[in-house]
Amino acid sequence: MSGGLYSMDAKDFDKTLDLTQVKPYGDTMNDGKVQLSFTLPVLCGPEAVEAAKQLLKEMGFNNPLVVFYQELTPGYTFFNCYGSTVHTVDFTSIYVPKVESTVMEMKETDEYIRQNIGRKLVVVGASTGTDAHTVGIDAIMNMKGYAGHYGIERYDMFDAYNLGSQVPNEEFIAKGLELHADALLVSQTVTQKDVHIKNLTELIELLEAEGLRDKLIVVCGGPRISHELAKELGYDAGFGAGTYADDVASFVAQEFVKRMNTKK
Ligand code: B12
Repeated sequence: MSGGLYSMDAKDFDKTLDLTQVKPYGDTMNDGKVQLSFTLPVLCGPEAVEAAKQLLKEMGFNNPLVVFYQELTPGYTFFNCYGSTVHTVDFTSIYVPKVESTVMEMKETDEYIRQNIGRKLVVVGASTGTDAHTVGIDAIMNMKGYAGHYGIERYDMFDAYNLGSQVPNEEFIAKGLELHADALLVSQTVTQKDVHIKNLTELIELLEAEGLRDKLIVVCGGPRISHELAKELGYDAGFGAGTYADDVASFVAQEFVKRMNTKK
């Protein structure tokens, strides 16, 4: 079988592949081969190489091999290594919560909104709190887009407002109300000391306190955001690395229609 979760065809031509006990593939099925690199804070030399090999064994690698090592600066040695891991994962038991919408291209989404909603949707986005990173939210919203995917500003059926970075949650909500937002798009890049969790939580709490949470579609994104985390924090969806405007616009449009139909 191919497609779906097991989209690789490896098990069709190699009968030794067991998806309940998957190991890394080097050049032979189940060889468990892994390449890894790290630095030890020790003087460069044969003792350093032996230390690296012992560490690899401790990490569960058989046949540890140091294929390259070099002094970074006195007292620090960098290694490139190979080893065969003894560990496996049960791929069949993996469940990853994902955004359930169907991803459509810009023109399809515009047409979907025209047909099912009949007016433009308003989205307001920002990198909030102390976060100064704008490239992520720009990638989703900017007219020019990102990696060949136009941003939401380019869509005919969205009015998109990008407020930039370091926008306090209160100001973000106030602007959302002023612009009659249907959806808020929050970007969070910095995760040091869990600042993103605090900031994202604060936004939801403020929305709830003002009785606005259910009136808005609230989406967050960033390199360390998953859909699972977003749901836990009270968001409708979360998007991580590799997201395009297509994903977000499709979700917002379909979620809006879903809510319209529930209200009927
Ligand atoms: C550029 C950059 C900066 C620039 C930002 C300029 C700007 N105008 O944005 C400057 C120099 C200002 C900067 C500052 C800082 N930075 Co910086 N920065 C980066 C860097 C190199 C690239 C980030 C980037 O632009 N990625 C490209 C975009 C396209 O990817 P993305 O953000 O993941 O976005 C995609 C998805 O995540 C998603 N997405 C993102 N947002 C949203 C929102 C929504 C609604 C949706 C749906 C999707 C979505 O879609 C996007 C497209 O696919 C990263 C390292 C790296 N290589 O990633 C460090 C990095 C993010 N910075 C870091 C840090 C620590 C800082 C500083 C705190 C450093 C300091 N001590 O001063 C300050 C932050 C100050 C602050 N108050 O925020 C750390 C963060 C570590 C952490 N886990 O917290 C990183 C990872 C570097 C590192 N390895 O330490 N930084």
